[in-house]
Amino acid sequence: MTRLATETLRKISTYRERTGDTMTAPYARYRRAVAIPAGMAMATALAFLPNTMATAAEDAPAPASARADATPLSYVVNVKPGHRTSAYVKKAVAKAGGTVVTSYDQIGVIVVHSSNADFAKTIRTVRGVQSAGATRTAPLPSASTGDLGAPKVLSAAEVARAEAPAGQDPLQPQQWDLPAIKADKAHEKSLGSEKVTVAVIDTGVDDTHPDIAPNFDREASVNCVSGKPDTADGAWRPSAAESPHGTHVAGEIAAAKNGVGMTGVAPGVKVSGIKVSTTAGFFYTEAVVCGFVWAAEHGVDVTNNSYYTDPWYFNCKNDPDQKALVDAVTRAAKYAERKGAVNVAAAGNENYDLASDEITDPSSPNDSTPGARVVDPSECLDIPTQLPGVVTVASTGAKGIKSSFSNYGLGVADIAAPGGDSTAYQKPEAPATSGLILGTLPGGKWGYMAGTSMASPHVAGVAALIKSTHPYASPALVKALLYAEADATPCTDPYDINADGKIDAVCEGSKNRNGFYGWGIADALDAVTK
Ligand SMILES: [Ca+2]
Ligand SMILES: [Ca+2]
Ligand SMILES: [Ca+2]
Repeated sequence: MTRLATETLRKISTYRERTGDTMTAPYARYRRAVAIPAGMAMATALAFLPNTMATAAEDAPAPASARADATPLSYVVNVKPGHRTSAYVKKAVAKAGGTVVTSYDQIGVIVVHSSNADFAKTIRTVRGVQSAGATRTAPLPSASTGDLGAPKVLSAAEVARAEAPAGQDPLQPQQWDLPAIKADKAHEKSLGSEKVTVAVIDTGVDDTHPDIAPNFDREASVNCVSGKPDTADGAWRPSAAESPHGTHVAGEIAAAKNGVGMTGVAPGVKVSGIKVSTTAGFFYTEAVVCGFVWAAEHGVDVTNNSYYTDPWYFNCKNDPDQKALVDAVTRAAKYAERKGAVNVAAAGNENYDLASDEITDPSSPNDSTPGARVVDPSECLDIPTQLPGVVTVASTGAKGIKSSFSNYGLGVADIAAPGGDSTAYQKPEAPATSGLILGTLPGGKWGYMAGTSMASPHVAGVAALIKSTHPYASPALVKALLYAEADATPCTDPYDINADGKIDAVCEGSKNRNGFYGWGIADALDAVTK
């Protein structure tokens, strides 16, 4: 699921940004619950992001006929990488009633479909299999939640009216997030190198957008939704029924400085689209594995991951299915890093302390019937954000304070960057008007969204600037510079973001490293000058 903030804000406060709010539900319905009718899910999104152009019709779930089919489950089978084990295991897969969809022998991950209810149990007993598990709990194709996180779209008139001082693109005065990380100052020195590519592993990218087209890297773009690369031209684009999320993220990173629309954090670098989510918005393991492997093998320098791998918010290693998912995504992300990519990921939007001893997760599995379970987040991982080596990004609002929704945690959150917050909680300085983050939307539009989904691309953009300044830097060095250059930001204490007298989160740690801001707020100016 994408890391859009549509839920937690509402849990913290019933404040409504607009009187036009159509939300009527009395309490939170988790965006990962399947029982929400499409119309209700959209109303939920509208509670935080009003004035959307999206309609409920665009969110229609898969036709009942498609869901009624007795389709198989999908699995990942992890074997000892790099030799002939996989050939042997593939035979055993067939014997156990499985069909190999594709095999990533580089990392020892085989993607399988099977209708055999005992497939995982059977294949785990085969010599050479290290872990194996179902990547979903609903049959293929999965049911829809319908919640795509609707953006607040700028009207054509608003875009036409936009004016900026000389040297800025017309919508830049609305982008309070750029000065928040000194990207405006950075752009006077450098826009970043066209030799650097950031891959947006997400819901797809509309590369025909006038702010994205100039910087789009087709070679590094692909559709990985099935778990196997679909290289057809344009397969990386979202359909009209799919979420604009990936396109928004791509523009935040690399919207061109071209006199049109907005400007990204690194407007001189390339951006690619690696589409990994189903039409319903699920980011399944096999697709994510395919995405990282594709990035690894197509010269990608930075990957942005503004999602968590469905259907489990936390994957517990004492569960054989969930362990297999952690293993597969760990291997794929590590492979991308080994091939030169810095992996950057959103920390999540539930205002969870990921360093606490226990969290009650009410949302998993989100593709069938979720049930509340208590997990230890050091044992049960939110992937990819909690994987070793991945840059975990917390979100700040226009006042530079942790966003109301942002997950946090000492030793877990590595760095912070603007992801927006309710305008009521953190109002930007004029001329900016919205506390949310401006980005590009499919069909040549621009609009606002908020979430750690929007924070992560700011850090991905800064990492791309660092890589532009230091073309031969390894991912480890880029990360070290990212953290060293970040502006240390002390804990916000007490943290009562909605000013109701009740503390909403507790920050632990020192000025130089703490649970809310990690090593600090990302610094684009240092990235191009140091
Ligand atoms: Ca532009
Ligand atoms: Ca700095
Ligand atoms: Ca409070």
